Amino acid sequence: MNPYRIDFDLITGFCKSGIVKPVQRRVSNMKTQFLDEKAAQKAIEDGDPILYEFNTLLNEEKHSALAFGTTIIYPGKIGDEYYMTKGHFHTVLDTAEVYYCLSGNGFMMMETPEGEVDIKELHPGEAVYVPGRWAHRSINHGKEPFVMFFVYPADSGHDYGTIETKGYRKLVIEKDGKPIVIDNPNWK
Ligand code: PAN
Ligand code: ZN
Repeated sequence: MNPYRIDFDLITGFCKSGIVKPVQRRVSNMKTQFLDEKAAQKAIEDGDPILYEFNTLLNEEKHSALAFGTTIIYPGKIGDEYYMTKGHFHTVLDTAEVYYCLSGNGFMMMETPEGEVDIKELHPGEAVYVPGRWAHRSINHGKEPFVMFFVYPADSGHDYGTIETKGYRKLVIEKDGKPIVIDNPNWK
């Protein structure tokens, strides 16, 4: 392909020129992944809010190319659990990803198939390197949208099924006004 240029806002993460339209994910798109399924059902009935949006600013989808874009996770909770992304492994498991926090703050929750777990908090100006083999989910425990820029090998692919079926080993919920990490009682 030819060299390519695109704009995105460093605070909101959106493409101001409108060339790229965001993908939106609502509670109904990941209802079974929340700990409090009744709260998730109620949120759906009360208007099914958007949990997060992401902009794939480029995906050349060939080996040796890069895909990049922005993710915006809104502030909020389902029950005691913060708004979060679905999370996934890459289909080509051993492919890495970099996330750079533009605004807001939150966590990157990561785990390997072998059961190692790591969680990194991100503030504006901080980056996290997600090595190959690590599933990744972004969680907004702040009061503002949590906005990140990401880049990964374009042929990584997204395996959502493993997380949908098994869940994450750990969850982040709010207790006494603060985020805490707990074991997921529904993990299979
Ligand atoms: C990101 C994610 C994006 C949305 O581009 O796809 O943050 O999260 P889910 O894909 O889990 O819904 C990425 O990690 N790409 O590989
Ligand atoms: Zn990824």
